[in-house]
Amino acid sequence: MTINKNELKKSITRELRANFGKTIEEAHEYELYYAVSRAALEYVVEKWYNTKKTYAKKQAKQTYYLSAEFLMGRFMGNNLINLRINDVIRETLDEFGVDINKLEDSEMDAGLGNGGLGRLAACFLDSLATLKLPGHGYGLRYKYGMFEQKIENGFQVEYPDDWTKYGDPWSIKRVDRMFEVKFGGQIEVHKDEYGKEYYKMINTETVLAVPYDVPVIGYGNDTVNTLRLWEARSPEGFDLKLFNDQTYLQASAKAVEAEDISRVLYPNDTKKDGKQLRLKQQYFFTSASLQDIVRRYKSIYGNDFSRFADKIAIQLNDTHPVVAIPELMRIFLDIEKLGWDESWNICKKVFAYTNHTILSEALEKWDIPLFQPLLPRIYQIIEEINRRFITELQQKYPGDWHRINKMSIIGNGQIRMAWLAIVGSHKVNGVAELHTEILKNSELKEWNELYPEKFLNKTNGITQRRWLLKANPELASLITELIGDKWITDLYELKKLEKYLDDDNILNRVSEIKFNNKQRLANYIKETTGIVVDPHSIFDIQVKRLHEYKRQLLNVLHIMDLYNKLKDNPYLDVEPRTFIFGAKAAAGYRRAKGIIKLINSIAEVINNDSSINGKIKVVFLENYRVSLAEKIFPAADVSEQISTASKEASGTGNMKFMLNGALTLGTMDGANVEIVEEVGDDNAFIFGLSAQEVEAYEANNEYNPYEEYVNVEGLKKVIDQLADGTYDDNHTGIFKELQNSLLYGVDGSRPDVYFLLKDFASYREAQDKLQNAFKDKREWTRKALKNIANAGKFSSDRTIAEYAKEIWNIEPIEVNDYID
Ligand code: GPQ
Repeated sequence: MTINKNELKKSITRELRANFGKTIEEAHEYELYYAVSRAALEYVVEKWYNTKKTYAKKQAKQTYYLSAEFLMGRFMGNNLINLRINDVIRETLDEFGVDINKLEDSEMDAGLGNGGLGRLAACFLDSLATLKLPGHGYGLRYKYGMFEQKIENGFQVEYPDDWTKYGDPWSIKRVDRMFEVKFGGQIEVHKDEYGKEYYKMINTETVLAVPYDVPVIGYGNDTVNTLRLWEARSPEGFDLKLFNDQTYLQASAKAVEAEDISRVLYPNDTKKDGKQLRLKQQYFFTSASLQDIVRRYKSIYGNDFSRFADKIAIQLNDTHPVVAIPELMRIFLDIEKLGWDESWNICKKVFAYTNHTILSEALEKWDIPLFQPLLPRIYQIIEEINRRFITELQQKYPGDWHRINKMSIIGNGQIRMAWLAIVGSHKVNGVAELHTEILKNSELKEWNELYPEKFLNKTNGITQRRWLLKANPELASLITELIGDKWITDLYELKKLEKYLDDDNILNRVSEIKFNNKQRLANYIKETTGIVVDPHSIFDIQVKRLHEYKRQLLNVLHIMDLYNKLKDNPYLDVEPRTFIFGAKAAAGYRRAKGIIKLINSIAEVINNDSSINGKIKVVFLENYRVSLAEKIFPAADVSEQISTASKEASGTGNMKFMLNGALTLGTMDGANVEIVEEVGDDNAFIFGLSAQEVEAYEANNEYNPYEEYVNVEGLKKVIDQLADGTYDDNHTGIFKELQNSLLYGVDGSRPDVYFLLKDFASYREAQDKLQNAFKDKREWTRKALKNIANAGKFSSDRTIAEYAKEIWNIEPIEVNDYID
C-alpha cells in the first residue's frame, strides 16, 4: 500500500484534535496511540467493507468461531504490521519526534481470555484472514478482562483490568445490529392455523446485546474479517419514575443486573465453575451470535434453510458456547417454524466441537435447578434431544444400561455439555496427537465407538506474525535476509535455515540476537523488580497459567535442590542460571497462589545470598500477559514444558519458545511430543514418566511418593525445607499445605497427584545435561537454529488450513473492490 505521509500526518493531527483537543506536542502517549490507531483504521475500512460485500456476493460459505475468550493482546503494532504500514508510520512519527515503541507500550492489552484457549482463538483469527478464508469470531466484550496481577509481600493480589479506560480505537460499536436475548419466563404452547403446536415464551427478562466489531486484518492481503464482541445492556436504562421518587439504587438495579453479564471474565483456566452468571454469559453471547448469523443468512438466501449447512460452519471453542446447539434448534423450531428433523439435521452439519482438556474438573456440567429456570425452553429442547438420543442408544446397545447412563446428556441432576456437544456436532477434535489419542482411547472411548467418523486431531498452532515478525524483529530480519520473506505466510519455509546450521558466521549472528533480546529482558527485569540478572547466564523460563498439573512446583523443588548444593559447595561447577517465572493463579485457587508465594520467597533468599556468587537468580515477573510474553519468548534459552504427561492437552507457549530458538526441557506431553518429532530428540531435553505410565499408576493406585522422598538423594531435604521455616510464608501455613499435598494428599485426594516426586530425579538429570550442553555455545546455538528451522508445523496457518479443509469445508476468497 502506498501511503502519503502528509495525508497521514494530517489525519493523525485531526484525530488528536477531534478526540482530545490537543496538538502533537501536548498529547499524552496513549492519546497519540489512540490517534495513530484511528488514522490507521482509515486504511482498513475500505477493505473491510469490500470483504463483507465479496463474501455476500460470492455466496461464500463462512465459518464462525464461537469462543467465550479471545486473548487478543495489543492491536496497534500487529495491525500496522499486517497492513504493512508500520515502517511508514514509524518514519512519520519520527518526523514528529515521537517514538512509536513508546506509543505501543502505552496500549493496554485486550486480555479477554485466560490463557492458551483464548490465545489460540486470537491466533486462529489472524490465520483465517491471512489465508483469505471467510471466518469470523464471536465472543463477549468483557468490560474487565483478565485481572491485573500485582505481587505484594510475595503474594498475588488481583486488581480489575479496565482495558478500555483510555478508549478502544480498534472497535466500532454497531447499534444497528443489536439483538434481544431473553432469560427466564414460562413456556406457552400455541397452535397454528393447521393445528400444529408451537412454543412461545412469556414473562421473560430481556437483555440487549450490543455488538462491537474489531477488524481482523490479513497479512499483506485485502481480507479484513470481523471479530464481533457483544456487550450486555439493559433495554430500559433505568426507571425514571423510580428515579424521581429518590429511589435511585432501585432504579438502576435492573440495568446493573443486565450489564453484569458482560462485566467481567471468569478468571478460571480449565476449572469450570457452575455459577449462574457464567451460564448467562454463555447463553447471552451464543444467542446473540446465532440470531446474527441467521439474520445474515436470510439477507442473502431468504427463508429457504435448505442451504444453511452448505453456507455456514460454526466451531464451538470448548463447551462454553455449546448451548448454541439447542439455541439454534429453538430459532429454527419456534421462530422459523421448521420441523424437528429438518432442524436437527441442519444443526448436526453446522456445528463442530473442540475439546481442550481431559481434566475432569473442566468438563462443564450444569445443575438442572440452576439451568431450567434460567433457560426453560432451552432445557426442554435438551430433554428432547436426549430422549431421542437415548432411544437410538437403546437400539444400538440393548440392555447395556451402564453404557447408556454414562452417555446420557442428562444425568445425576445435571446437563453434561460435552456430551451435548458430541451428539450435536459432525466433528469433534482434540488439540494435539497425544491428546486426541487419549480422548479416543480413554476419556471419550464410548463416544469414539459410537461415532468413529466424528473424531479427528487438529494440532494447535501459533501465528508467526505476532510471535516472530512482531515480537522478535531482529531475528525476523535475519531470517528474511537468509531465506527471503515467504516464511511470514508459509512457515515451512524456515526449513531452508538448515543450510546455515554449520555456518559459524550465521550461528554467531543468531547468538548475538539472542543476547540482545536477553539484555533487553534483563533491563526490563531490573526496572520492574530491581533484580539484576546476567544476560550471559542461561535464561530458563516457565511462563503459563499457574496450575498444579503444569508443575511450576517441580521447577521450584529443583531450584531449591540446586541452591542446597551450591550452599554445600560454592565452587560447584554449574553454569550461571536465571530462572524466570510468569503466571497468574485463579483468584480462588489456594495452592496455586501458595506456589507463587513460594517462588517469591525462594527468590528473596537466593537472590540475596552473596555466598553463591550470583550463580543462580530467581525472578517472578508480575502480570504475565500477551504483551509481556512478546518480550519474554525472544529472550529464552530454555523452555520449561514440564506438565505431568497426559495432562497438558497441547500447549502453545512451547511452540512460541521453539520458534524463537529456545530449547525445550519437557515431558512427553501434549504438543511437546510433536515438537520433539520435528526437531529430533538431540535438540530437546526430555524426561519423566510417559502418559501411559501415568495412566497405569492412576489406574492401579500403586504410586507411593514417600518412597521417592526417602530414597532420592537431596529430595527429603527440599521437601522438609518447604515447612521448616527456611522459606517464609508469612505464617499462612500454605507451604505446609503444599508439602502435605505432596506427601499425604489434602482433602481426601491422593498424595502427589501430579507425580512431582516421581519425576524429580529424571528432571534434575535433564537439567544437569542441559547446563552442561550450554557450555558449548556454538553447539547450543546450532540446536537453537535447528529448533527455529523445524518450527514450520506449528504455524496456526497450518492448523487453520486443516480445519478449513477437514471440518469447515471453506475456501479462500479473493476480495474484490466495490465502489458504491
Ligand atoms: N486450555 Cl479446557 C485453556 O487454556 N483453558 C481451558 O479452559 C481449557 C484448556 C488450554 C489447554 O490447557 C492447553 O493445553 C491448550 O494448548 C490450549 O487450551 C489450547 O488448545
